[in-house]
Parts: sequence; C-alpha cells; structure tokens
Amino acid sequence: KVFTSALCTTMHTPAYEFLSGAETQYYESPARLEAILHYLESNPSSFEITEHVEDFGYAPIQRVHRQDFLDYLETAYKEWILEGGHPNGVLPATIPHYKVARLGRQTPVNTLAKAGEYCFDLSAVITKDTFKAAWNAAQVTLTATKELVRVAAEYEQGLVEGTGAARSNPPGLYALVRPPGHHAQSDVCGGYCFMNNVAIATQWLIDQPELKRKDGGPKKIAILDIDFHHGNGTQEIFYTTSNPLYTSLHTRDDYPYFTGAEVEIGEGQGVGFNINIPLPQSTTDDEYVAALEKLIQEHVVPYDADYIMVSLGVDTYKDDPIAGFLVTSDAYPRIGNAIRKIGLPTLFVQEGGYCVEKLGVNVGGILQGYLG
Ligand code: Q9C
Ligand code: ZN
Repeated sequence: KVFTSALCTTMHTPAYEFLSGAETQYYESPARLEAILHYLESNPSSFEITEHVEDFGYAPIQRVHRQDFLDYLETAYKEWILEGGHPNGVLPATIPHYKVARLGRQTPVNTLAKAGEYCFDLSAVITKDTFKAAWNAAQVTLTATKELVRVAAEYEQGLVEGTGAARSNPPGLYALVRPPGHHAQSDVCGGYCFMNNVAIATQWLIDQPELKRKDGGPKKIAILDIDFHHGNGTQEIFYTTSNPLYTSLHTRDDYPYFTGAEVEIGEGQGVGFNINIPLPQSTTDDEYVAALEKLIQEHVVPYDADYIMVSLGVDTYKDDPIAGFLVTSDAYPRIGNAIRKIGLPTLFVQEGGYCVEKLGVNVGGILQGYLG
C-alpha cells in the first residue's frame, strides 16, 4: 500500500540551486514524485495508492526538531522577502564555520544570518510553502506508520495462529513523499531536507504507550538508509540512543562530505547503534547487494527490531545526475528482496533519486522485490 498526497507535487518548487558553483535546475522536483506515482499507478495489481492523510499535529515533529528551528522554517520566507531577499527562496550567505565560530558565535540579526544558523548548505531553498510541504510529508509518513502498526499486529497474529502470511512474507508499506528528510538534523536543514520524516515517524513509534515489546519496553526500530548520501540528520537525531538502530550504506566521497565514516559509532547509550558502511564511488550491483546483505546479517538481524524503516533513495542509480554509483535497474528488485528476508514489517519512505526517467522502475523494483 502506497501513501502519498497531491500536496507533495504542488508545494515547494524552488526554481534553481547551485551545483559546483553553477546555477542549475532544482533537482528535488515534483516531477520525481509524478514519475514514481505514474509507474505505481500503471501496476495496480501490485500497488494500492491512497491519499488519505491523518493529521497528527505538531507534537510528533516537536519530538525530533527544536522549536526555534521549526519557527524559523515557518517564518523565514516571509521575513526574507520583507528584507529584500530573492523570491527563489531563502539561502544562507554566511554559515558559522567552526573556524570562525570559535572567535565568536553571536545571535543572528536578520533572516540572512538566521539562514546560516539553520541551514548547512546551498541545497535546501525555503520557499513560501516549504514549511507546509515538509509538514505534509511528515504527516503522510506518520499516517503510513500508523497503518504499519495495524498490519504488523495482523501479521504477528497470523504467525501465532498460523493462519496469515508466513515469516517470509512480512507486510510492507511505502510513503511516497517530498521533500525528503534524512539530511535534516534536529536544528538545521540541508540537502533538500527540512523535516526528517523517518526520524519523526520512528520517534512516534517509540513513543506510543500501547506499543510494547514482550519485556515491557518500547518497540525497537532498525533504520536502513539506502540513499546514496549519508543520512547525517537521522544519525544526529538518534546518535545518543540505542533505539532506533541507524544503519547506512552510502559513499564518503560525495555530499554531505563530512559525516558517514565508520568511526561514527554513536555516543553514550548510543554507542554501537550507529552503523555507517561507506562504499567507493562506482560501486556496482553485485558489490552493493553484497554490502547490503552483510549489513543486514551482521547488524540489522542481531538487533532484533520490531519494525524496519527504510530511507529509500535510488540516487544509487548509475545515471543519477548528482551521484556516482554504477547500480543498474536490475539491482533494485534484489535490494527489495534482501530487505524482505529480514522478515519484519517495513515502511519504505522516499528520500533521494534524481534520474526522473528511471525513478519509477527503480523504486517500483525495490517495492516489487520486497513483495516477492
Ligand atoms: N555535488 C538527498 O538525496 N547537493 N539529498 C549535492 C553534489 C545536495 C541530496 C551537490 C544533494 C542532496 C535527499
Ligand atoms: Zn541522496
């Protein structure tokens, strides 16, 4: 079952961004979602699409993001325009680089300064409706997560009574959303991401009082981040906790450049619950699938989670315009199948992937591979 919303394609449409200093089209575009939706709609036997979105309000978002950051996201564009900013949207001019910040780290005086405080790069343009778009993506993801709880309970019941799906056919749902989330930290946006959809949904699952493991503790979640880029946002949000487990396959030789090393293992209670597996540029199908299977066997399965959250990026694809792996469309069903073999109820949440012509078949390939 696929959860999405028309608002994902109508809201938040910056015209351009900067890549290697040059002005280019904004790659994180509505056309991405339209392409995926079109593919899924053309395979109605596999996918049921719903635009039903529940309103979970502000609380689950506030559990993950700082209020001053959220206030900034909500008000930045209006203030930016009043201050004479360009209508394309808010981007920082000065980011408090740590070498400068050690001299002084004063309170930002206007929106251009706040942009540096709350945004870490030049690829998260805030437009008139960016806050609403990010809010909507979070709500769609939460709606799908609530449904995951329901189908997971049915699945468990079926396993116990031996009536339902076998362990080899765990339920899977998909939140088809934009803007993506995994680069958004608790108090800073970047990398096309404003609110961290996967983190918000994961924390919501952990917070549900009626959802308990047999030992009485909260449900355990393993996050599997298969976007080409490292999910610095999700890592930061959960860096000091043992639930969820964050795992990521990505390259260290590209954006966001400064995070994603294997030595980033977590802190305090979180030590051992942050797993980064960097892969070289030009990684191929077999190399990628082997790394994924190893990650699953060595880290995800032993964690003994109740649910899997997949940060589903297909910017691993060989022709992605901003990435550098050599993964072909043949690999995506294999990736989906490897995730299915974990045997746990899974929510796939859309992150990156910018080769619009192949997004449908690649995302669809993962989902079909999961369904078996
Ligand atoms: N030379 C996601 O896939 N700019 N974000 C990259 C590369 C930002 C990617 C510049 C890329 C962000 C969700
Ligand atoms: Zn990405």
